[in-house]
Amino acid sequence: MTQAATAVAAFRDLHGAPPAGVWAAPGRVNLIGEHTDYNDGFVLPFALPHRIAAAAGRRDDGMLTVATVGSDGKLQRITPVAIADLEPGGVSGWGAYPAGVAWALRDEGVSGGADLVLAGDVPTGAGLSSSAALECAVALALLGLAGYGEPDAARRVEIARLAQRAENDFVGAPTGVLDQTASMCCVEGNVLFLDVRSGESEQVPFDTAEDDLRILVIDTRAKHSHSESGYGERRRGTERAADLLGVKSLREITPEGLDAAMATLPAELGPLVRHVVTENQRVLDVVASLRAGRVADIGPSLNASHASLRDDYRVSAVELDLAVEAALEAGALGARMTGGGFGGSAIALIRSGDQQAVESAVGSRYVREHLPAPRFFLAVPAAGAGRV
Ligand code: GAF
Repeated sequence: MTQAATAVAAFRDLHGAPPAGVWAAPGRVNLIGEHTDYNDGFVLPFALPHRIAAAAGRRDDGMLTVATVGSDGKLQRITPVAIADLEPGGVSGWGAYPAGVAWALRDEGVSGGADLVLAGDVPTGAGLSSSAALECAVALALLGLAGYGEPDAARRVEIARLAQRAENDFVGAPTGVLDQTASMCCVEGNVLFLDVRSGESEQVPFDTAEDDLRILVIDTRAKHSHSESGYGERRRGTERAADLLGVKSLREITPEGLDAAMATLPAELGPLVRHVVTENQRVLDVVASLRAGRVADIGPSLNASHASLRDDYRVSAVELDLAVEAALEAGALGARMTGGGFGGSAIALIRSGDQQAVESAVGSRYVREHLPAPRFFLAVPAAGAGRV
């Protein structure tokens, strides 16, 4: 059964009637451009086929009810809340994400009550953006119930910003706009090249199969959490560095100006700045290779990105480093952690014939290190969020 069908069946069971509609939003892989979004830099994500579906029905009492179907088929429900009363801090746990979206939409005048039933297959805590998928599915569902049609490209960007606001100001996770933009704006078969500073974006075709290559996702199963991890600390570090350098964001620092900038900064901030500046350049290099149809050439940039995230930005984890190392030893052309880090997933660019070898090399390394078995899947760029 698809996620949408699961959500519809559970909605009928719970509410005794079919939903008014179903909306779904995907998780993402970020090919490259990590921890650059909140520094006004470049990112290059693509949407996964994995998504969260929201079956939704209108209520006329201004209440929001949310239930989610677990992988075991069991329903979990949040305590119903009055949308008019929603305030940051008022809802905790996973319910804060849908409630936060309802809160952010209320400021836009969208405040009708709703019953939502969610079902999804985006792995949670795996750095594949299950939170943004949930936020974007809920945003589209509430907008759909309020009578808004399919959003155009500009409106999608606004919805992504709104979902980010829910996550920052209601949930309390200080994340950038990468994940929500990926979920809302990605197009099947493409990576999304986004310049966060200008808001300009370009869909860049990304078909690894043409070269008999694949992107293998390695979910290390080491859980991460943005609100509790060092994510906020890194973000504050880069903002402090920008202040000290007298620039609005680290995007203003060019690769040519990097040494001079680092020389004026306290020792702990220099490496953070170096990561951001070099990572922005790596995104540009990868985009240039993809535009030229040379997918196999991006491997070294993926490797350099991982080393920079591990050594300069210090957001990797032993599980991620082992996965990257083992994948490269088994023949991957490039590999890196993807997402915020501190656990979560890595990606590897592999020849399709090497899939078994790479998976078993990573698996054996985990056995040797007494780590739980990682999960693997091949990722192809899928469509962004929409009505099902
Ligand atoms: C997480 C955040 F949500 C994104 O905004 C981004 O900063 C990413 O980590 C790191 O690139 O996914």
